[in-house]
Amino acid sequence: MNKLNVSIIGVPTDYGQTRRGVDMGPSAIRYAGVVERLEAIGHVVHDQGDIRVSQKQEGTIVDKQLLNLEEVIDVSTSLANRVNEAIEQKAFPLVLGGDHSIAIGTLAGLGEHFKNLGVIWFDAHADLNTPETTPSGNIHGMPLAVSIGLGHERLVKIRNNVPKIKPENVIIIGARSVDPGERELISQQGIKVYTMHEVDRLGMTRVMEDALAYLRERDVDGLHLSLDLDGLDPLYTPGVGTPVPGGITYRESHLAMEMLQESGMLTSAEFVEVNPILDEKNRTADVAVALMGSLFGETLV
Ligand code: 4U7
Ligand code: MN
Ligand code: MN
Ligand code: MN
Repeated sequence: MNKLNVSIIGVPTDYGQTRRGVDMGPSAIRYAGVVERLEAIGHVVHDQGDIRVSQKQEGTIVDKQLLNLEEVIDVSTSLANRVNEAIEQKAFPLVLGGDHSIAIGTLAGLGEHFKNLGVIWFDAHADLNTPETTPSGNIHGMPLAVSIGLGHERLVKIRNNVPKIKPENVIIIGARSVDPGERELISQQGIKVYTMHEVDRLGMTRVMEDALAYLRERDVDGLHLSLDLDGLDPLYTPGVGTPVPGGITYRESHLAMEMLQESGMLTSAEFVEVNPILDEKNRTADVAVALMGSLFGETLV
């Protein structure tokens, strides 16, 4: 196992959606023992603490298609800077959410260094809405669209004016709630999706083998894992804001993490949507940390 310099960045924000509590995700994940877990494997871990998330600004224009836009821009910009710094210091960025809108910032920071980044998007949802297609106005349903260059221009242009990732380098795994506008984008943009149907049919081993082979063939220069805890079945991760039944099992998700570790391709990761207020005894954060154990190379024997 390759020893890493892991840089943990907490992002205590809930501005990407409307259920309170997901801003406490980083605390819950630290409480579940993330630092100790990665150190026990042999990695050098630097917990950089949380980025500063300001109180809601009063008097900003309310856009129903882009709720908390100013706040999301603010958080994404700071996070992009922090991720960029971590990469410059040759560290492995491990970002802890917060809701999934934070991926806008993570990918903006990564995009500057990786010109052909692969992305595995582990999620019940596709997160490919735009202000035109969103059924909710919640920006946590838009980060993948923003990162391929579609959406509000101030979100798309965080850090620089170019799209952060190529749609052909994205693989969504675990999807089972996809909106009409998202469906259209998936086929139009050539985004690869393993829905729950494919996970059932092929099994997680085949799904991950195919996904990794596809990204190798595309000659990616890095691989980012964006893991939304609602990708798992809510039986295992009840503490999420938008649970959808029929998800990935505990073991299947561990297998996926183990195969990512084995690939040796991973260069950054983020774990999002842990909401301790909606959780049962911090189970969801415990699962997040257990998955990180597998992702970072924990072995039993
Ligand atoms: B998450 C939704 F309509 N698609 O856009 C939307 F179903 O980061 C849900 O994956 C988005 O948790 C879920 O609001 C965003 C909805
Ligand atoms: Mn989701
Ligand atoms: Mn998501
Ligand atoms: Mn959610």
